[in-house]
Amino acid sequence: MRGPGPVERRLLDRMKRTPVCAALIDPEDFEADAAAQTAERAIRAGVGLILVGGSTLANQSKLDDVVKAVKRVTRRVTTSRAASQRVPVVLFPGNISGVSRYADAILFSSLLNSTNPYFIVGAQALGAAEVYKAGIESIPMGYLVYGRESATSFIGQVNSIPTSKPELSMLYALAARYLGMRTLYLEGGSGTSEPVPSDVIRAVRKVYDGVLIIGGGITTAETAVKAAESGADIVVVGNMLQSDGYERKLRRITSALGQSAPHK
Ligand code: 1GP
Repeated sequence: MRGPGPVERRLLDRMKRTPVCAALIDPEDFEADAAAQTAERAIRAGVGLILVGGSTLANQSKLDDVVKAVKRVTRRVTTSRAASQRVPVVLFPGNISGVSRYADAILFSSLLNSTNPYFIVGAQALGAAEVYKAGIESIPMGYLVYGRESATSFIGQVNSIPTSKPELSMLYALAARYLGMRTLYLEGGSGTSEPVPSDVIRAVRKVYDGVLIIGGGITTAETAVKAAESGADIVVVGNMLQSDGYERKLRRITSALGQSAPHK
């Protein structure tokens, strides 16, 4: 079993300085040109990672087009720097259609609190050959989804973990740790008004020493910093990238995270 590959190591290095802001681009919401433009603005605003994926993505060629367009941007925006300094473009798949050989890496995830084994290991087995053939770096990740209102929760047939009982999240985090998942994503649900609560993040951070990613409903510097101070290494911003004036808001988030202490 291999340890962290180059993209993961680059992220780990980056996290030693401060928590990282990641921009999530869902190919369902963006044509390739618009995705490239958004990625460029996000990188210029200070994000350290571009995630590409979504829970309802069915069109793999659209995913390829978006990833290729975003990759062109990362090469251009960071042209003066070595390839190892470029902002990585990493897949965040919701299903077997989420694999693209043009990406730098994939968050190879298991939806740990799904009630359907397909989302825990079935889709992973079906998609694994594509990842193998593509030869892209795989980053093992546990995925925990909170709430019942998001598309991810519905499609993933999630058994939502009560946020009033942080000890239950701790148990899943320990399971992810002992299963060797080097990354754990706590998902509040895209567009939610209730991001994953601080006490849940803190409880998980106590027992989980891998990379902790928090997403869902992060739209302000305050919510981003709250997640980071509670234990997030990476804070994901998705929906907000489609709102008016998002660059300004994103800059506020990245600069606030830039002043937060790292966990790594
Ligand atoms: C969704 O956690 C991500 O998978 C991002 O959520 O769209 O609410 O930022 P938002």
